[in-house]
Amino acid sequence: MNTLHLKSALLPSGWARDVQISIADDGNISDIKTGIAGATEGCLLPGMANLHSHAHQRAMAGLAERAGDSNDSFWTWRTTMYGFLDAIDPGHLNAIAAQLYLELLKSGYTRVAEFQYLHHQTDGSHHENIAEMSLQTLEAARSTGLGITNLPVHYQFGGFGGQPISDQQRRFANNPEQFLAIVESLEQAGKQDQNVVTGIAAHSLRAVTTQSFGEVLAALSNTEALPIHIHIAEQTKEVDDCITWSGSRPVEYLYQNFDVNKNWCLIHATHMTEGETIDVARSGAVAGLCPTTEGNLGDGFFNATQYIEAGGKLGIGSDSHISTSPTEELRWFEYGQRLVHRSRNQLSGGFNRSTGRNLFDIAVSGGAQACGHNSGAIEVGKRADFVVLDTEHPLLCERQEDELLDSWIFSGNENPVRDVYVGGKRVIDNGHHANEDKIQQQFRSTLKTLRTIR
Ligand code: NGQ
Ligand code: ZN
Repeated sequence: MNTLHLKSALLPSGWARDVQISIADDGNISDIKTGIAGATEGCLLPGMANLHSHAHQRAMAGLAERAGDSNDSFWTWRTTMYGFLDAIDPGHLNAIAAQLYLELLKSGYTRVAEFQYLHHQTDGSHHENIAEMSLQTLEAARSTGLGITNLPVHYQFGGFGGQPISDQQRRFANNPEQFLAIVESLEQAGKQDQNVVTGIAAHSLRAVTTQSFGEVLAALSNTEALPIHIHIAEQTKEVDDCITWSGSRPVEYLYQNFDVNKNWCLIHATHMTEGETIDVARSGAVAGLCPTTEGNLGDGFFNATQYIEAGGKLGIGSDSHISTSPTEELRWFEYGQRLVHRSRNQLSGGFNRSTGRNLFDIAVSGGAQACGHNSGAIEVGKRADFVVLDTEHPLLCERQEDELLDSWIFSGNENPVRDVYVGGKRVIDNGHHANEDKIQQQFRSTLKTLRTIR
């Protein structure tokens, strides 16, 4: 039994003072008391899940910022990214993921949904254990203490309608049977660990067919709470190609062919008609938005105001990891809407309400849902996944309650995250992780090796 006792906490009922939280030995919250004297400084928040990550891309942040030609685009970036990942082996992936996960923890994420599609060796041949690469990201999460939802990715084709994969995509490709072996292996490795969830992903409607992903879903026995993620409608070219191929837009096609429910998370549901926006909101699925990557790749703007008005669920991810900060994602998300609507406080949720608070509440709860995890609220029975803000930090002193969230999110890039708890264990203590030097050293030497190989 472990106890936390802080001056303020954001509970489901709202802000509370002098809050004492008891955490049972299994890492879940067993008791909450308020108004108890003797609390220490600090503000306790439920932890935020990062619902979309491709860990390997952290190692190339900043290396795709030169214009190729006047048509430089998402698709030329993708070619650069494929070239970069070519040399990454299991040991490199472990080191890169560990560094990433350390950074995510330090900025206030308590969980990551790892959308892992880098399965095989460079020539497409399988590792001795077909799940090797995903097991490396799982191991990196465990070694850093970050909670993880493993999303091994089904990727079989190179374009809509079952086109063959390209040479650069050989590392990703599996038929349903091979893919299911990876899922099985991850399930085995993660079971009995309450910080680990195993879900699945279809890379995109470009990379699977209705039949192949249908086969995967049919073969899985326990799908009731299975997180299912997919990249859906990120680029207008993707929407146009989908219409040319099927006569339908991607979101429309997905809903016509799959039973999309609250287990699903639609990554980059960027380009939707009003009708699609309402359909997604009504289905209970989570829209997974990655505002910094979507900005970096020139994707377009998600119709957030209409979606939220319709009761839609959403969460945030850092995807290509050109940022590892939840506040930067939330800030960009709001600013995108302000720029589109030429107005302010678009996502505050009502008159005189705090935008930071509303964004935080929405993303914490949507993130936990998308990750299929029992967290996202400071409540008895939930996982003890928390962030403690340093309320003596210059940015946060003289701030109270919702002002703390507004100032954390809308005051730049200083980091007032003091402590981070995952499953009741303090993994960031006063801004530091016990193994940070070693993790950074391994990352540095991995980058050096990759630079020499490329
Ligand atoms: C990915 N990333 O799989 O890493 C994708 C790009 C694709 C983003 N969509 C590749 N941000 O969609 O084919
Ligand atoms: Zn992605």
